[in-house]
Amino acid sequence: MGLLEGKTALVTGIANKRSIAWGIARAFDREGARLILTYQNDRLKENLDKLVGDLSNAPILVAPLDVSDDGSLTALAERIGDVTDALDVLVHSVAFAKGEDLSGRFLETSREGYHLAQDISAYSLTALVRALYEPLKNAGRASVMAMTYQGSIRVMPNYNVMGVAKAALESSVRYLAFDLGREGIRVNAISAGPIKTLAAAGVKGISSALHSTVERAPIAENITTEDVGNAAVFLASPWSERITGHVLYVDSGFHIMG
Ligand code: 0WD
Repeated sequence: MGLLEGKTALVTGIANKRSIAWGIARAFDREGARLILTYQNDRLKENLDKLVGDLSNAPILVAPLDVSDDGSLTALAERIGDVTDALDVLVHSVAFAKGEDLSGRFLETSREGYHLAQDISAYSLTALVRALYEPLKNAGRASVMAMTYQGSIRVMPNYNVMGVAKAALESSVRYLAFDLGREGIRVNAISAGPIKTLAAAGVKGISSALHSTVERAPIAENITTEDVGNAAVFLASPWSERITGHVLYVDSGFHIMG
């Protein structure tokens, strides 16, 4: 029997087969979860339609979601309400910043670029939890998780405005964990090491980050979306029932190095 048998899980942020969210969706599928998947736009829906054929169980819902649009969040909550009263697991795997804000000096960040990165990469977690509060509460012991990167606490050249957004995201995880603990809802983050995805390709210097993991991390190997998927299964399962407000590093141990 799978670890997530009988659980309904929403996974956001699948852009293509390299997406971390897709690694998580596959791991959840393997463990018997009922999946709800979202796509950002019609182009990405085509990718997702092809990918879902590889799952052992068809998703119970595939729906659009633009986290920067309150109407889209409300529409998603309604669509979810049509298929289930309770949401056991919510995965936030969404981030965006302008290309020009992901290279050079952080000092050059515009007000608009700063707000955009914060809105889509950090506030969206709170917006999503707000929109899905009722089904999360109904689940009794729901687990929410967000994807982060250690550029939140250390300076990673070029990560810039996204590092600041990830700091806000991790702090949001702690405040939401406090707010929702009494309702049985846990909120955690997974801090993944670098993985070559579409989003990562937008950050100048991803190749050197991948190289550094192999050179300097205790486990001299880069991590895969499957590694993140397995950690997400743990956070979604009853085996992590008293863990909340935590940032779990899945980075071959890179973060302990000086
Ligand atoms: O090295 C990496 N790849 C790491 C990624 C290391 C540590 C953390 N992360 C984080 C990212 O910051 C992000 O939070 O993991 C999460 C997932 O990122 P990913 O899997 O690396 O990237 P990708 O496959 O591109 O998925 C992110 C997706 C978007 O894709 P693109 O690249 O087309 O922007 O986030 C989605 C979109 O599908 N997204 C949105 N979804 C809904 N509404 C929005 C939006 N407004 N904007 C972006």
